[in-house]
Amino acid sequence: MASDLTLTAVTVPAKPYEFTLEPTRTALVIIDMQRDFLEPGGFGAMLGNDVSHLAKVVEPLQAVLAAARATDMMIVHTREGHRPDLSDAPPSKLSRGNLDTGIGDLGPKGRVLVRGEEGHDIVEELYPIEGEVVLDKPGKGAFYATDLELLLRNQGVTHLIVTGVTTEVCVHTTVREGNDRGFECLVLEDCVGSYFPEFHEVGLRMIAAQGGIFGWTAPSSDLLEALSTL
Ligand code: C5J
Repeated sequence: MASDLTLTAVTVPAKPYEFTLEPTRTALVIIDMQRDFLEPGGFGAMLGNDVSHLAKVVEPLQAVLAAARATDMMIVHTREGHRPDLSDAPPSKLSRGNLDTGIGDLGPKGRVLVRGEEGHDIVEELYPIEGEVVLDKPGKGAFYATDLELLLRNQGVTHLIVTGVTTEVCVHTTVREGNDRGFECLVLEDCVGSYFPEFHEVGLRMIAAQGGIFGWTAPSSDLLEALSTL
């Protein structure tokens, strides 16, 4: 007789080969969809980046979030940022870039990457709802100096669907951290974004190369179609 796992598992066509997940053992991880990275006037824009590359991610990610909310999947929103006294920010991070307005300084959206400030908050379209995990992280990876692994293990999560920004920085770091901890990671190609299209493309290829060295990639439409069969 088939087990419950078999009955509720779905298979997503993916690179380098299909990815099978069971929603109760899966978490949708949404990385750093914060005003500071996505909106004009935020930290990303102040660094001279074209934020329109990241805005493209919002709509497909909204559809994925809605589909995940319709399942038993755990949902985790991360936010990169620091305590107001910056005591959790390494000096190397604070000084990096030699910036006029850097982390902790006052910008158009409040103090840059500081918890509680406007720029640190998640964009309205993807705002967390009750019951979803909001995880503050001081680094690029979502596992570093957070309780993410504990939360996932306590829920029996084995598979991660990873989305958010930016592809080659916080998404990549999180996928590498998750992969090393034994989590199976599927990155949704149109639900991650970078200020640099070429880094985005290569970043995705790096994940699925060599038989899936860090994980899998797939367009969100393939995940949505698979979930619609549940
Ligand atoms: C960066 C991030 N790029 N969320 N943060 O500094 O990728």
